[in-house]
Amino acid sequence: MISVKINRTHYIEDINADMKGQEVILGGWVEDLRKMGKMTFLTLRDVTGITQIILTDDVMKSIDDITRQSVVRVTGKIQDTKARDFECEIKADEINVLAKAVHPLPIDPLGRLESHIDNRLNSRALDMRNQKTASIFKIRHHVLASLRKIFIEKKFTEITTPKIIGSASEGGANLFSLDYFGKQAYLAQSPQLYKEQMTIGLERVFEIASFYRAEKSHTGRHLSEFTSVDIEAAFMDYTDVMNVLEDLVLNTFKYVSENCKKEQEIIGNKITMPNGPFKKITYSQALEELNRKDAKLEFGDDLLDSHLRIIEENHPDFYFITDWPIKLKPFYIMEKEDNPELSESFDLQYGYLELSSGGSRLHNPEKIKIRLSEQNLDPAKFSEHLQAFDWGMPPHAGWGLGLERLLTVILGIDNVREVILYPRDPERLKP
Ligand code: AMO
Repeated sequence: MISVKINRTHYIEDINADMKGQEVILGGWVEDLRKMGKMTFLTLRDVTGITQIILTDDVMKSIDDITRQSVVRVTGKIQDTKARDFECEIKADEINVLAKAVHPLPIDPLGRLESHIDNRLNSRALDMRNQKTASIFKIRHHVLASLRKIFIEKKFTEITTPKIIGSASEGGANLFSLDYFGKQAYLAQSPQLYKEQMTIGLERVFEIASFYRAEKSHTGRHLSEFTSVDIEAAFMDYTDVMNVLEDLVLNTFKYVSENCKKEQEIIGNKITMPNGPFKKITYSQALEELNRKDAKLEFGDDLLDSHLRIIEENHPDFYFITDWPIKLKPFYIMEKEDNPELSESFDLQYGYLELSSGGSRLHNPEKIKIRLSEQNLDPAKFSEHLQAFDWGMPPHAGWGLGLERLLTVILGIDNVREVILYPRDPERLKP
């Protein structure tokens, strides 16, 4: 390998037949090599696309032992091509190998030979050379861009809350604990308490960040480290934040379907726009639907995965389940004024899959203390949070949305591991 300057002049998507005769310097990865007579046809890929490079035997001599997926720099001239798949091609004057790839590679990055998801995750960086995988992550990027754009339009301010915390934010369960300079600390399960506190000064806040759940779940929808999209808004109640959520989902589908046409084509799945407004069924209506199908549930029973799969038969797409029994909801959720057994809460579902949950929050600290005690949590452990409620806490509401779960719905994929770079689950801690 020789040391060469990189000084690439163009991305592959920027060259076209009108540039015939122009000298360009390209950089990228060798996707394929075919020798035909005195010529070698090399297909070169960079992040923007693929082109054909023609190498005479003389030029080829300098890189005789080149392997697929090696990184090369090509200097050459644009010319017309007979190849059907390309608009033009490059006749190489010089080619340099900048990094040689091993042979054989652990997975086929072209995806011609299908690899098991575990093998792909073990070689994730190489998997990213598979155009389907790369397209998933480009779409993830656009979804994030869309979410931020919509939040900003709605006057939400982005915040970043701590991920190392001294006490549980949602109650006791599902926390990873760690030693923090000799003190007990935890990884945050959600930004719940901090985002509520921030409504005092910023009114409308959002956060998009990794949060941690120590759940021993082995499903296509659970991760130990997932990305949560959270909002909290002063002077809103649960119907207001449901509207924000619905608007966000519909606009994000629209944004992705308009801005990611090439990626949808590569994945082979055209994004279908959901219809709004999303249906709303109450928890009690859900219970009736289930009991009509012999589920034998009583008021106060939680809706398990098996129940949600039955509800999915009637509601295959987006819908809200609202007004849950208060005893099924965390201490910070507000009860309904006309029936304190119920709460101003909701889950956003896509069929059986829970995408988001949220509600109106209690903002009276005395009520919060009572609810904490009812749930066997010690109000003293929440004193730092509760003091903010003495500083003019506005009525507020919010929700948390699982980004990976939303992405599986947008992409029509059934495993969250496909849409996060290096998934963490009870079995997977590396790479
Ligand atoms: P909840 O615990 O329901 O609510 O979480 C909100 C959403 O986060 C996603 N999610 C997960 N995604 C992947 N793997 C997991 N292990 C996982 N756990 C949760 C789901 C879920 O709907 N503080 C409240 C939200 C609020 O009221 O603002 C909360 O965390 O999509």
